[in-house]
Amino acid sequence: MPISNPKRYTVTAALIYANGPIHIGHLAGCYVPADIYVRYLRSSGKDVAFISGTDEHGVPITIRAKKEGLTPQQVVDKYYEQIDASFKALGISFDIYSRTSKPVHHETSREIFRDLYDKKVFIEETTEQYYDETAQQFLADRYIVGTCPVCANPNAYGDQCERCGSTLSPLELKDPRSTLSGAKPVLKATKNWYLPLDKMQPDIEAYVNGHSEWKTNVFGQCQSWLKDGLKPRAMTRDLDWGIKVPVEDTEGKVLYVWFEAPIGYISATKDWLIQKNGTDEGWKKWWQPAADASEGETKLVHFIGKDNIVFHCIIFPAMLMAEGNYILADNVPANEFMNLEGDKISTSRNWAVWLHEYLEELPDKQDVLRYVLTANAPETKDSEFTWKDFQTRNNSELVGIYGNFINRAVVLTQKFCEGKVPQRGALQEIDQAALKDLAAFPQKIADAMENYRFREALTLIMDLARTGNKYLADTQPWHVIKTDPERVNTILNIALQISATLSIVSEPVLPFTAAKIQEQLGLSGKNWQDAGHADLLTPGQPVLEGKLLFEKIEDHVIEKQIQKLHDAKRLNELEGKTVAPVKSEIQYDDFSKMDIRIATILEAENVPKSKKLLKLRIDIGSEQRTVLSGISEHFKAEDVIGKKVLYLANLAPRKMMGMESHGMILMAEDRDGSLAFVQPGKDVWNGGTVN
Ligand code: B3M
Ligand code: ZN
Repeated sequence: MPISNPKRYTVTAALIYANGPIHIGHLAGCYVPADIYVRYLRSSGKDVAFISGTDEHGVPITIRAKKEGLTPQQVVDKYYEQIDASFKALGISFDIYSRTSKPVHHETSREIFRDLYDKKVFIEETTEQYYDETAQQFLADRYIVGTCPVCANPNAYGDQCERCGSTLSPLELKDPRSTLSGAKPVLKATKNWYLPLDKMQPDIEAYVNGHSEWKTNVFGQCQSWLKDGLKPRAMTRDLDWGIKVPVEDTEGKVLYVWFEAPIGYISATKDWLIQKNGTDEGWKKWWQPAADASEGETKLVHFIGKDNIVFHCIIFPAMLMAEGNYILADNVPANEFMNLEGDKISTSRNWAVWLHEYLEELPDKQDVLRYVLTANAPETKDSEFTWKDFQTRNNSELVGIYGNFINRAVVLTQKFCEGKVPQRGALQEIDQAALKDLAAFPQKIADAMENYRFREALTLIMDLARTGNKYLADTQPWHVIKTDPERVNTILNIALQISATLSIVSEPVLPFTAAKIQEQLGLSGKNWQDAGHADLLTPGQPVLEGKLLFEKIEDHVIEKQIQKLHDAKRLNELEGKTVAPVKSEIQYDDFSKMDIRIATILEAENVPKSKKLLKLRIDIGSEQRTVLSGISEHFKAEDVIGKKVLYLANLAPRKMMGMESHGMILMAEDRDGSLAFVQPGKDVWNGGTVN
């Protein structure tokens, strides 16, 4: 059952692996919605701890280290700094952004493991596990890939198939291979500690079934795992990068990263208090039920992407239940995935919009990104980011609706009311209707926020801006000023009151913009409870002219971003391309049969109905010849005229597209398949031989 009246909120956002920068998929899936929720809660006067950090262990880190030629420690240091800085710059308002490499996390994880160990929760078992004899290492998780037994994806990881979302163990993979050496692994015995999820299934089922209010995608995924029947899962690994197992004689073993990473939320809470107060005292109220009911309940909410559902809804709660002293998540509002320009976002293929690059290339547009990612959030199904849509939403929604309304209210106040909030006079029906509408918005938006429907909240926020625009369009203060300045005072007072509320209710999504508006309006210390009121601004209060809140984004800005993605794609395609192997040996006689000469292209024209062929007239010194050359996808006819080329003169004539082609122009093919002319180093005469 969901908690109805929490006293405080512990809100977590996934501890991302510190093995690469943040991209828009991470933001849309987890961090932007989490930040909106937390900002809304704070504005509503709630006591919140907003917890996150980096996940610094596990195979993803060591694989990255190998790829970059760094130590795992260097990798996590590098990416922690970068991720932390880019989240801050986007206004993600964590109370703490911690790291799982901190001693407080090692201690907390080891304590919880040891507690479960002492309570005999784990099954200790020696089993045969895959081992790479070349690399002399056991192959856990992402060190091993193979064919997924569920969906036949040939590149499923040892712990999870990214295509169908199944959690796996290496032994379930078909045709397993080591990602370290590519070798086929052998089996070797090793001891590990397993969490008996099968035995715990009834308790887990009762917990999950008590939360039928969870989002359908989350609840549905949990049900399907439960239906398949949970299996024991190893909580230790034979690796050297990680947290040492707190049991004697376990050299070379560490805690499974998915055992300790979620505990990272708890240790990050302690870290927060230590940094704030010098001691972790008080951490328990965020994580454990209070001994005394008057302390009230804590609502724990995990924001994650859909690939992390099983770990947060089943495995972590199972661990906490076994420990016995902890509260369990009240909700796990996981999002689906956001795609990019028609393709799945992928770090390894560099198909992403990277946050640190966005912040550099589009400075002062944090709120535009937050807006677009929210308007298009993959809340119920996968969604898509395109730069065109980004531009349209900025230009027609943020500039055209939101910015336009605030700007008009402020500029008209400058113009007609000496830059001060005017006094309202007698209200007409249209004014009363506008104020009534205004009063109703905050609650509607709050309902959407409380239920993790941030897209809907944003639609309502924009509806409020539309209401403001319509009110100005209907009341036309720019005409009325000529006849009735008193009436204009009333109209602009109301338009400014709407602006004030708009700034409060949009602050969770657009914090930078809200701050600018509040500075212009002289609004401070107001929060959600005040929103909707007709007298947020006091008559006489100055209204400052400000810079435009949003600027139109021009085509060339967007085109540059699209080009950048295409360049990335091209580089990706090249990756893995190798030089063609040398053909089998020939003798000098074979070579000397070929008559290669210098020639000049005199004329060139397209061949009707052919995509590839250009018809060339060439001068080979002794005569002119016609050659059909398959280069028209690479060169325009007019651009090849006058070019010196290498020409194979004694190739037997052939018919192509009903025309005779005599000989062949020699071209070089580049790595990406593009062609280049091969030309003599000086202006050799036509007919000169190549030997
Ligand atoms: N590090 C997976 C990821 O970065 C994992 C999340 C842990 S949350 C406790 O996508
Ligand atoms: Zn699969």
